[in-house]
Amino acid sequence: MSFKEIFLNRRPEAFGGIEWSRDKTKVSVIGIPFDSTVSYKPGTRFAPDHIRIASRNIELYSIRNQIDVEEHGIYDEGDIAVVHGDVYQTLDRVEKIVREFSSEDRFFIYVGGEHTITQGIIKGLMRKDLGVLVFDAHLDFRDEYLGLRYSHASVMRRVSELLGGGALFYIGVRAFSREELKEISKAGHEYITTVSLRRIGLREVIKRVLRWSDRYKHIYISLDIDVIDPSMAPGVGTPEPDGLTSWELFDLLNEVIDERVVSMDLVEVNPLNDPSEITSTLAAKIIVEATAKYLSLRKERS
Ligand SMILES: [Mn+2]
Repeated sequence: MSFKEIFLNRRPEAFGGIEWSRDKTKVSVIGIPFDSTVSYKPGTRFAPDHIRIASRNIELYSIRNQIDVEEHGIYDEGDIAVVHGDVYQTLDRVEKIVREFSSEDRFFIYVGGEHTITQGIIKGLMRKDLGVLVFDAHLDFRDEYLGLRYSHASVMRRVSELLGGGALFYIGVRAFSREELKEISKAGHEYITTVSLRRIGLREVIKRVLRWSDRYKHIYISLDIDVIDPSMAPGVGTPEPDGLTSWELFDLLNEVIDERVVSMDLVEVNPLNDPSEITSTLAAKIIVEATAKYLSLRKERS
């Protein structure tokens, strides 16, 4: 038996509300409903199902890419069976399932859950020469947080230890400690705060990302929804004002996803703190737009 046969289970609601056949699709979503190390508002474990429900009520046509995602489909693999309260066991399952998928020529979008899951995904990808583009309000670069080395506040520190210096590029950060900032610079990672983003403009941001990503053969995107301003994405674990607008994010994503992007995650949506399901709906749209971009790149290739 493979790990995914045991620990990956279909959900009653599929993404998009349509059952596409796996063979005909090129993109998969996988839910990882884990929230155990959260320090403020819990609830991200409910995100995958809420995003699935929200996705039934939006159009799947991408204006930016002129691709109708409904025609191509997104296969919903279901959720990984996580172990609440046991971050080690959960990350181990995530890593093993990601590894089983890693040889497929298919774009995987992992939906959290708390940000900690990224660590398991990156381990499972087993890619050398991997750079991680992080959209986040926070650096998540503490060596430990509240006595935990494996937590949402330390996840990028652990990823940095796995991938080495310079492998992280952050967009949209605006909340961190002086210590984290020091460690980030020491490790040679780069970041653009929302304040400097607005000063230099999106075009310059994209230029800098591409200059950084040139060094890597593979790119992974980790997207914490709290990168968006809380006025547009209130349903998060740790809201932080002065964020990106949703359209800035869509424009950026559409420019930075290229053929080197192997998979991405979308984490920290908290449906328990999400009036009108705004944040889940935005998350569903991000999945659709990222899928459309990936499909348009595949179309160019063939
Ligand atoms: Mn964050």
